[in-house]
Amino acid sequence: MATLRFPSSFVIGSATASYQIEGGVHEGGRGPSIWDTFSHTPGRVENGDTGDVADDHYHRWQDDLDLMSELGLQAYRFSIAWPRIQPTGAGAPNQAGLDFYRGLVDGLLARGIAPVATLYHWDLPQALEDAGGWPERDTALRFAEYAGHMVEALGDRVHTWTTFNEPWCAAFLGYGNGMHAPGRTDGAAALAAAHHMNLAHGLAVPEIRRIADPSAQVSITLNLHPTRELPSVPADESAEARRRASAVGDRIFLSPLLRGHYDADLIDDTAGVTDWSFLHPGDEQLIHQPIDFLGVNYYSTSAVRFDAAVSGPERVGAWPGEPALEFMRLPGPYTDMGWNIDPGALEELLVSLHEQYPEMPLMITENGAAFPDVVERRDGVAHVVDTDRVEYLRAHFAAAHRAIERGVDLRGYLVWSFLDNFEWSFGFSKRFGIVRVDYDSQERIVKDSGRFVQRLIETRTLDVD
Ligand code: GCO
Repeated sequence: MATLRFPSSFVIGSATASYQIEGGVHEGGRGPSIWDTFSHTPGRVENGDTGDVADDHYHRWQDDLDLMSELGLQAYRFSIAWPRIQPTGAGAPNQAGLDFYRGLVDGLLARGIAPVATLYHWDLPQALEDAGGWPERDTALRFAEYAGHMVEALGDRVHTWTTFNEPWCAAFLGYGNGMHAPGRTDGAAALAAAHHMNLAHGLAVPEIRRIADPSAQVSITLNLHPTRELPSVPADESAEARRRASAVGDRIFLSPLLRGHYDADLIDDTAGVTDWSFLHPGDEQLIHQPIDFLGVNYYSTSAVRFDAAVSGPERVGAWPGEPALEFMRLPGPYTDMGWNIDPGALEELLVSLHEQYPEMPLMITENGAAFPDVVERRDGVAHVVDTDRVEYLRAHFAAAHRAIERGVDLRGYLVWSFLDNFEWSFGFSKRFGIVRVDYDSQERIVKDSGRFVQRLIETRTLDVD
């Protein structure tokens, strides 16, 4: 057994997102988002679940803040529901919406918890989707206006601003394979959406810098697609498949954001889908804004190959220009999402990003696991002995520690998720929380994994085999 110690500056906390936990979808002047529309469309979400109530955090946020304080969270990453601020995605901000998030932020600060605010975690105002959504360039301008309203309201007290959470999911699951809101299946639209989210980020960052407290940090959070070789896939096929997946899955964001240009191979690979006319002169320079760290969401790995059986223009998926790209599951063990458990890949991903972008600090803005929890009652007290989630977190915190030892400027680790919540197209069937939510009673139960995080924060040490 060894004991690892985390640097005193290393921030340990947890994360959620507005549509996944808030509920209160018709309260406080909130307008409809694309996820309200999508979740209420039959067949789109497991069990017909919606975020109408979710964790009822809109009404229970003070109690939830007390729980965060009990666990000693150093930071809490949440997202702001744009439709609470601008119900139609434009115009003067809705005071009730501003007041809700001001109360949340002040509550965090009063408890010594750093607020990490994500401006976009996928709940686009429906009115903007009706006007074309992210494939329309104007949506990027609307986002910059929204960001300005939020920073005017909270710029003096939010510790960290994150412009987007996982633009890849929002663009390619929302407009590519239709698995997420708004449920469109149009490869060219997905590529345009990805560009306009990059552009929106580039327009918003100067607004944040202009208005926010000079000490505020500005970032963006990406989910990348780390892959591994499989013996069954010939090395040359694997290398080409990994290059293509990297181009349209990762570098479509990393390169403009961190290098100021799209990569030539991405343009070439997608030439059959779009002419890239949505890319205007000067856009890449606009996107390339200085940020204080890159947020990294990590869960699992896969292998890639080309599968001729699935190729052809009729297959419009999340990988425009790559109709034959097939993602394969690696050997287990797996979480309840069917994602393999591969902590070594987290270490390698962080080291690789550090080597590619040595001046860019990193933060793990999401890592966690879904498992089917069991509630035990002992002496009338409810417990969730989620040992599998504790061991998942132990292994991934250890990987983070190894990355720090290898020279990565890793600023922190925010566990996904603080609460069990609405897991998008899986509805409430998957539980990621370190705190359990009983959706009937809204009772919160701190799981063993919540106590594990609490001890980790208290001691700043991790016992590993
Ligand atoms: C994401 C989102 C979260 C998910 C979590 C588990 O990364 O997809 O940021 O909203 O709930 O990742 O899938």
